[in-house]
Amino acid sequence: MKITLAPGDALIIADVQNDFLPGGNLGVPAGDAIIPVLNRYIRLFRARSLPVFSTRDWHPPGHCSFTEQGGPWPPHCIAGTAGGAFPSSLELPPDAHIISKGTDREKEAYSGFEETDLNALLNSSGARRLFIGGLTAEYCVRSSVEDAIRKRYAVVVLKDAIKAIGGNSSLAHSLEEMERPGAVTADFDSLA
Ligand code: VGL
Ligand code: ZN
Repeated sequence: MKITLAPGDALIIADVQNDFLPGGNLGVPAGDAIIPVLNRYIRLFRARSLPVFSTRDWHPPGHCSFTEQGGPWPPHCIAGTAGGAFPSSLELPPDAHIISKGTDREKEAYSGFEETDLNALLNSSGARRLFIGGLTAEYCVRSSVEDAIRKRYAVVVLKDAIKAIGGNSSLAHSLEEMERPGAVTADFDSLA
């Protein structure tokens, strides 16, 4: 099915940060493979004058999700470090809206909506339908999609621009979990 981009559409890139790429502290298998695809989406949305948002996991040292604090993850995406930075190959436009999450030492935050300005920023840009790609399919992408649906956005998951920490079977499961509450999926060639 073709999806025609229109005013009210916005692109959201979830947590494409060095620590989530192969070689990073919490590397996602083939996570780097989505970067050129995301760059194509960025160019398309820019060409249609549609806004681009990028979330980032932005933890303080000693965040509660880190193993040394009893959490599930190795230390990753510490604010201001190279691991937290966006890869230079990701062509974020200069006017992209950057949303930092997980900044409270005591709170895990997978969704880009959790204690951030994302919803307000989307509202002020007139966004009603969100096209979401990035990392990781099971956590940031899935939680952000679920929150967006709860907040009554239409949601399109960019299935050629997401990767899962748990690999392909985990990716397939995550897609099902996002479709259940009403997300639709698309890839680059289905956009017009
Ligand atoms: C995430 C694992 C740990 C994510 C964040 O943003 O998807 N995953 N922290
Ligand atoms: Zn994290």
